[in-house]
Amino acid sequence: MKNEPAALAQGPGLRTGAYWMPFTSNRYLKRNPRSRILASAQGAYYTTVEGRRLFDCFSGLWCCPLGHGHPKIAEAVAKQVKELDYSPAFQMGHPKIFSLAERLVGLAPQGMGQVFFGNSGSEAVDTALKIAVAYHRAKGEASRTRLIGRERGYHGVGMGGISVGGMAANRKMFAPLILQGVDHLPHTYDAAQMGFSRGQPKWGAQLADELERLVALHDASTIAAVIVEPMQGSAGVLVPPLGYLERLRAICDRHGILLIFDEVITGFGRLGQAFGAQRFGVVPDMICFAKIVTNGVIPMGGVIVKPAIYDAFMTGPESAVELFHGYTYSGHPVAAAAAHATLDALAAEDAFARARELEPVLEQGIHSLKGEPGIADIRNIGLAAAVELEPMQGKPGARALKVFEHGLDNGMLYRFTGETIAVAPPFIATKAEIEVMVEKLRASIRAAA
Ligand code: PXG
Repeated sequence: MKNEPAALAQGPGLRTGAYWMPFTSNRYLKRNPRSRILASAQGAYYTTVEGRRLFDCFSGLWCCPLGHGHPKIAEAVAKQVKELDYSPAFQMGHPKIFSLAERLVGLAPQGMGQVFFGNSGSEAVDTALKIAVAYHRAKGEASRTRLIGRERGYHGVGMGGISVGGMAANRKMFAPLILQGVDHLPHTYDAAQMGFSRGQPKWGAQLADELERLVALHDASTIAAVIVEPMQGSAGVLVPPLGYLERLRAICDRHGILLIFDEVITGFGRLGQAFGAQRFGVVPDMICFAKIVTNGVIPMGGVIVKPAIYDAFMTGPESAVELFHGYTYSGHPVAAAAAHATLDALAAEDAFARARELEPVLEQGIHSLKGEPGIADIRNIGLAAAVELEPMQGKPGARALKVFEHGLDNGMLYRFTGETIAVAPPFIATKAEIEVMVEKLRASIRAAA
């Protein structure tokens, strides 16, 4: 059949033609599916359809730090499906979503007040951008419409998210759909100044002053919000320079601009604290979250806002809808149950402390790779690290793909994009597992040289 590039050797009848895979080299994978089709998962390990065990070096896609098949989360989900499988999201509610909102506010830095729910990071981001523009309008500043993102930022794939995002590949194909009135701060990465930094680079706080230039160019009265990831995850673990986020906060305050932290990756312990906001000691006006909130078991995302933002909408007739926004599955009861169980488990297992404990193990290990062949840079913070490889002449991405495939052959599931190998191990990993992961990565980097 024309659209049937490959049937897997294993699992007779698994035909790959009909599934259009996201952010995937479809033709390559379907021709080389070996070790890429997962059958089951338990704890920190996946098992492929061939029966090969893979250590989950990236916690799924940043989202499963408590490990797979967590009994408490599985139990909560199963129970919820039987008890209340769906509850209309509009004009109705259910107890678990109210209590979840309260718990999330409790985990967030002081000064946050309400939570708006969606189902993904992309929805969280588009929601936050819409709230920002609508907030200023509600306050009588309808001219504040401009949004400011950052080069190399990733804010999901919604129309708003790709507009404030800063990855050319995610934008260029859709250029006519990119929002007008969006500017970008420069990214904060400079290999010469911060190569092989451990944790936050010392250089680069002044890059936040570019926001002042945008204010000078457009006038503050036209700017609604700035959105940044406290740590840029998808771009390959770009860590904010010391003092940078503080400076962004100060400039936003000076000019009445909302500061949005996209914490889809950094939320719920990846940096050893509930949110990056706490790790870096900077409180934004809104926090986007997703991923770890349910340990990846059921999709959920959302935005945590300051009470002043919520209150700005609470005007007009009491019986009127205040915000014309929401999703069929906003605050889904099964996701809410998964989130409660996840937050319970994060607390019971002291997971943020565990992440802090493992951080130096990962830092030490990953930086020990310096000097291996073909390494351009190594960066880390929290339980996240990236090794940037030197591109092979005329073959962009080939080295990372080789490392990735060698990893699969040796029981390691890394994340590779472009020239970068990223790891974000589960919080439940042992020190020994992290050390093994690093040594196997060393072997794969050598094999790819
Ligand atoms: N914001 C941020 C900061 C993200 O990292 C999203 C929004 C979008 O979330 P959804 O749930 O719509 O995918 C993300 C997603 C990687 C990788 O390899 C990163 C993400 C997703 C998949 C892979 O770093 N981030």
